[in-house]
Amino acid sequence: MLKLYHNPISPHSRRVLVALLEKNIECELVEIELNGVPNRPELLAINPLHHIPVLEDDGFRIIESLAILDYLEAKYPNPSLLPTNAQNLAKVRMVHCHDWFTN
Ligand SMILES: N[C@@H](CCC(=O)N[C@@H](CS)C(=O)NCC(=O)O)C(=O)O
Repeated sequence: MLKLYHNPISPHSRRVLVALLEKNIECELVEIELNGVPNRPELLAINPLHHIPVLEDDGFRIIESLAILDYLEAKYPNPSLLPTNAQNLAKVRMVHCHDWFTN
């Protein structure tokens, strides 16, 4: 089963949680406390960049919320959360690139 390290108040985690819900994907949720303390061992152990969300799938670990969304979209294409129209897809990516949460 998939495992998501997350925190409910994290917007990066929430975008992944929404995708899991919309796609009706079963996933074990592991809540990681966010206390502002940098380089905590429990965060470094799952992500050397010490960020959540982190998704694990059968030993394969994915960091970065947008990479996780791409992974879920590729592995669970139905229902799709991305437009197929070229211009609309470009708009989604433009919003992602300018999302201040992302970088
Ligand atoms: N670019 C990353 C950003 C992830 C990020 O900033 N996560 C924050 C929570 S929203 C975090 O884990 N911070 C660590 C901390 O506060 O200790 C992504 O899109 O996943």
